[in-house]
Order: sequence, then C-alpha cells, then structure tokens
Amino acid sequence: MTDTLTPVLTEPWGVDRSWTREVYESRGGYRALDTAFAMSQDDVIAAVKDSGLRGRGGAGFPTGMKWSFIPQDASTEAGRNPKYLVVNADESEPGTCKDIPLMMANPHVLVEGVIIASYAIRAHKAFIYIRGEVVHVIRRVQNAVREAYEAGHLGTDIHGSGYDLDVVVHAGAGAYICGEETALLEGLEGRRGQPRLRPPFPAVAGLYASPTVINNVESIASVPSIVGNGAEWFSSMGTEKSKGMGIFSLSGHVKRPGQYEAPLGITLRQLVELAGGMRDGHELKFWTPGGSSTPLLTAEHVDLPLDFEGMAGAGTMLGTRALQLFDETTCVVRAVLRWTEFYKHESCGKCTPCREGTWWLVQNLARLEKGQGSEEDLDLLLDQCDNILGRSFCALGDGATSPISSSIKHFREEYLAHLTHGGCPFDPARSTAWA
Ligand code: L3W
Ligand code: SF4
Repeated sequence: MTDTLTPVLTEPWGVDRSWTREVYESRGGYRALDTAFAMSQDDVIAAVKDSGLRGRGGAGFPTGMKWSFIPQDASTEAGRNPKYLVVNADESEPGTCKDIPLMMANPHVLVEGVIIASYAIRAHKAFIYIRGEVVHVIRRVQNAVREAYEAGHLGTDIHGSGYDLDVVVHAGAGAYICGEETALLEGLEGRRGQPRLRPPFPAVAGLYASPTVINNVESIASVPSIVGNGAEWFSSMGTEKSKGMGIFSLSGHVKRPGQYEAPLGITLRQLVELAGGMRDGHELKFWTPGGSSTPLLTAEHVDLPLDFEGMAGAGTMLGTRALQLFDETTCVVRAVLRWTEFYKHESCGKCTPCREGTWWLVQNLARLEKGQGSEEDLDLLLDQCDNILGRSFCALGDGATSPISSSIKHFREEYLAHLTHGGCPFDPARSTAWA
C-alpha cells in the first residue's frame, strides 16, 4: 500500500535540518533554477502548462494558463507595468494543514519555485504572504530567503543569468478572508482585508493595479520538480484531468493523522488504510474532502477518486484535500454549528447575504442543536443557505452554506432526532430528554 505514496514535496520532511540551504542543496536543490534559466520564459510557462499542474489552493485553476494571462506586450500599458508574483501562504481553511508543514520542513523548495515562477512571468518582485499567527513559520521562511540571498539565488544577476529578483516575506494580520486572493492583495497594500470585484482578475490588475500571479504554496513548491524532471514526469501521475501528486491532510478519528502525499485520484479508502484505519471499534460517518467549505461526504463515498472531477461528480470539491474524518460518535449538527460559528466570525462584513446570513445561520442551527424549534426550521435553514449561495460577494459566503446543506441532505434524520430528544442525542448531559 505504501507504493501508492509519491513523496516528492514531503520526501525530505524526516531529514535532519531539512529546512537549511545546505541540506536542500546537498539533495539537488536549486539545480532546477539553472534548468529554468537555460529555457526561455515562454518555454517555462509551456512546461508548467504541459505538466497539467492545477492550483493546489482549492480551486484547481490551471497554473500554467494563469501565468500565460500576464500581459507581456510592451505596446500596451498593462504589458509595460511591473509584474508581481504573490504566494498565498495564508492557510486558514478549517482542516487544511499542508502548507505550514511544507514551509517548516522545506522552505527552500518554495523559494526555488518562487524564483522560477517569477522568472517565467517576468516579475522582479515577489511576495510570500504568510498568516500572521504562525510566527515560527514566518521566521523559517525569512531565514530561507536570507540564506538564498547569501548564496546568490536571490538578488541581482542570479546564477549569472542576468535576471534579478527580490522577495519580501509579509505577515498577515490573522483573518481567514485574507486567503481570498483579492482580500490578500488589499492586506498587502496596507488596507483592511476585504475582497475586490473580479474581473479584473489579478492577472490583469492585481497588486498596485499591476499584473499579478497569485498561487498557493504547494502549487509553487511543485514547480522545481516539474522543471527539473520534465512535464511528462509530473503528468504521468494522477488521473486524466487531475495530474500529479498532492498532499492529502488526514485529521480526526484516524489512527495516524498526518500528511500523505499521493497521486490525485487516490481514494479515501486507500488513504485511511495508509493512516492505520479508523479508531479501533469505530467507523467513518462523514468527512470533508477539502476543508469545511466543501460539501460533506459520507462512508458511501470512500471509493470515489480524490481528484477534481471525481469530487465534482459527487456534488462537492477536491478543495485543499483537507480530509477531516468523523466517526459515529460525532454529532453532525454540532460539528456543522461549530464550522458555521467560524464563518460568522470570519465574515468580513462587506456584503449583506454573508454578513447577516451567517449570523442567522448560527441562530437557527444553535436552536436546532439544543432540540428547540421545529422541522420547519430545517427548511428555513435551507432557504437561508439558498439566499447566501451565489448571492455573496466571494467564496466565503458560499462555503458557509456547504456543511449545512450537505449535512441536511445526508443526515436529515439526525437533525430531527435533536427535536425528538429535546437536545443532542449524542450527549446525555446536554439533552433534556435524558434528564
Ligand atoms: C484570469 C480568468 N484568472 C479564474 C484565477 C483566479 C484565481 C484562480 C481560481 O477560490 C476556492 C474556493 C474555496 N482570468 C480567471 C482567472 N482565475 N478565472 O483562477 O479562481 P476561483 O474564482 O475559481 O477560486 P478562488 O476565488 O481562488 C478558491 C476553496 O478554494 N477553498 C478555500 C481554501 C482556502 C484556503 C486557505 O486556507 N487560505 O486555501 C477550499 O476548498 O472555497 O472555492 O487565482 O484569479 N478568467
Ligand atoms: Fe465578505 Fe462574506 Fe461578502 Fe466575502 S461573502 S465579501 S467574506 S461578507
């Protein structure tokens, strides 16, 4: 079963002092940079396109295509403007915990990816935007950037190529919404983090209104191995439309929670086996494929391919591959209430459906969880979701509805059981029916 693992990004994670430049270079690090510099910028973009790499931050947008959107025609204003690369390292989606360990164990693969990507899009300034709470990660990436400057991997005339690049590590201020790319740009420009209207997409008018590529940490960290090993090596892994490997983060009621790097298309059943199975004597009840913003699935879905198409076919999304697993001891209503409280807290307040709607969702859910209200409140809850989904300014509002509508679809009876029991049937201490 371990043959199903494809450790590329996670391969050095157990190596002593894997985060240092010395160890990274001793294992072949920064060699893909020379391969890239021997290629034209357009050829680097073509290689990433051919690899089939799709964004690892949740949406799965083709990375090479995004890079090719950057206007390069010097006869236009957009083409003449400076270009920027921004790494979205604001990992905050509930359950998502891959970018932080990646940056802790192997920050230089991110720095090398940043240099190659910036070269490809002809940017001379790149930003790594890290969520502010993880000070240890910020320090580690800052150190890696400093080491890269000292070795001539950053700065002027990198490796004698004539190419110059400066990298800034920026600490966010701790808001989930700043993982949304345009809110991140607002934060980077020093304003309150709230999403901007798209279009224009950042590729046309992003940071300081200039063409900007924003990519997730894992997407950028995948670039050195693609350039070093070739597009075909990457596209030979995965499924027809979901190429390559990815880090799957298993958390919750499995024996060995953690990061499992495997080809896209692996199933949850295979991953749970790799993680030693569910806790002894317990069985899977529900799970999230990509954090709580992706609709919940159940034990019926464990053999579906974990790729973009397989998850879309099941009415959900692959998202960030944050697989949170819950066994039969978990009250789904309580879990969903907890997630909804998170969205209410993190709503940036810019648009009414999300700002007001998430507040009402929490009121309604909390009442149901206490066993108060009536069956009609379930329909009211779905109606509230319907008034948020597709009517919110950004994906946060939509995401807030996912756990609610999917849990009512799969576990309506459990909601009703709260009403019959006069409280949570899983928790005798909190249920009036048990008093
Ligand atoms: C140029 C076009 N660029 C799209 C670019 C766009 C962006 C990327 C994807 O949300 C999802 C969300 C969360 N010209 C373009 C174009 N682009 N059309 O492609 O865009 P989009 O709108 O499909 O998605 P998004 O707004 O980036 C991301 C889900 O991910 N998610 C959230 C994860 C949160 C974190 C975190 O912890 N910070 O990762 C989890 O599943 O629900 O659906 O770059 O500019 N015509
Ligand atoms: Fe802000 Fe929510 Fe509206 Fe997004 S959907 S802009 S987070 S209020």
